[in-house]
Amino acid sequence: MPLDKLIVLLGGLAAIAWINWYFFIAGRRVAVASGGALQQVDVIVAGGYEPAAIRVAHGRPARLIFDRRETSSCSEELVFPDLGIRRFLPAHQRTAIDVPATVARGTHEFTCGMGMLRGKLIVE
Ligand SMILES: [Cu+2]
Repeated sequence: MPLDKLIVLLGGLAAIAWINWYFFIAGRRVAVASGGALQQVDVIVAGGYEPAAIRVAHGRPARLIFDRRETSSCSEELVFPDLGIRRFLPAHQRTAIDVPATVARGTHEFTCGMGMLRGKLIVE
């Protein structure tokens, strides 16, 4: 294989590896909601969700504050398919998403409107 083609191939593989790392592995820190009757967690929205995994206790209401620190159109919509929630997140504002105490135990994914940015709400 000529060297130039090999370089293009390796560059492509490196780009694929980076995209997978960025979207699926990076920033997978887990936040645990603070106590009290209402559980509250702040999530920073900037090229992804930080933290991308949020743990809350089952049977109590939770409030997730999405702090959107960018204007990128990718993150302007937030969707919780299991919860029937679809909300617009204004840029440079904090938007509260209330999760009722009745949400089932388990992992509920949330994504941007296009399904590119991903996070999960773990109810246990
Ligand atoms: Cu998106």
